[in-house]
Amino acid sequence: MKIDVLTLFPAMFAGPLDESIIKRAREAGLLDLAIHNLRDYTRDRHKTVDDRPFGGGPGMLLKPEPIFEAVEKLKREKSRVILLSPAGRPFNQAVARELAQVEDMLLVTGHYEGFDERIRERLADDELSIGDYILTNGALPAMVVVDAVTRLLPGVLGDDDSAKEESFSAGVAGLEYPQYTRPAEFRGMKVPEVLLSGNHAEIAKWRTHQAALRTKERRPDLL
Ligand code: 4FV
Repeated sequence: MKIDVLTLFPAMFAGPLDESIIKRAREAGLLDLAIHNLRDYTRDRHKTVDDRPFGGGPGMLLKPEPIFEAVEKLKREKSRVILLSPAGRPFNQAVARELAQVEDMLLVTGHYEGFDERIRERLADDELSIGDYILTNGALPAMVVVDAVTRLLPGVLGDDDSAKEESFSAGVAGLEYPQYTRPAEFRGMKVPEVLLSGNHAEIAKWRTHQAALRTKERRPDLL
């Protein structure tokens, strides 16, 4: 998969996407990630990317020219151009699975009070929000999308099974069941007997029941 990210903060991407699973996916050529600085697509010596909103109001907006220039330069035939903003459709595991099927994404991160509307109207194929809260800029949302999508790419996670049984995965409506590892007893806290029984039918029943209980308690909206 090829992912390009357009941002005013390229340095923010150094670190989170250079470790562990994402790093291995990039080294294995399963993910081709490129970070682009929006200021490189300005033409004035002040590298201006923002301006005041027509009609007044607080803050600044991202100007159309640099973003149009950048997207028209970076976009390929199959690129899906995705804006990151609080006005986007909710990003969740189902959307991550959908995007994992896409060959080529161009993520356009927001900043200031947001985008000039003509960017949304003319350039965006899609718009995503990672949650109903306001961040200082769209860099973290872009990293969240890159991380959630990359781990679903074939060959990225060790045994592909691990992406199957987890919370929000296809066919699993709800939260994951409680899990335990050694020691079987820790500070007087014992692992549920059924998990030590080796009786896989009983274990599966217990896990399904626990997952339903936890989902009902914490996220009835998922049921
Ligand atoms: C955001 C979100 C988000 C809003 C103002 C950047 C900030 C600034 N993006 N999901 N929530 N963006 O808060 O995607 O433009």
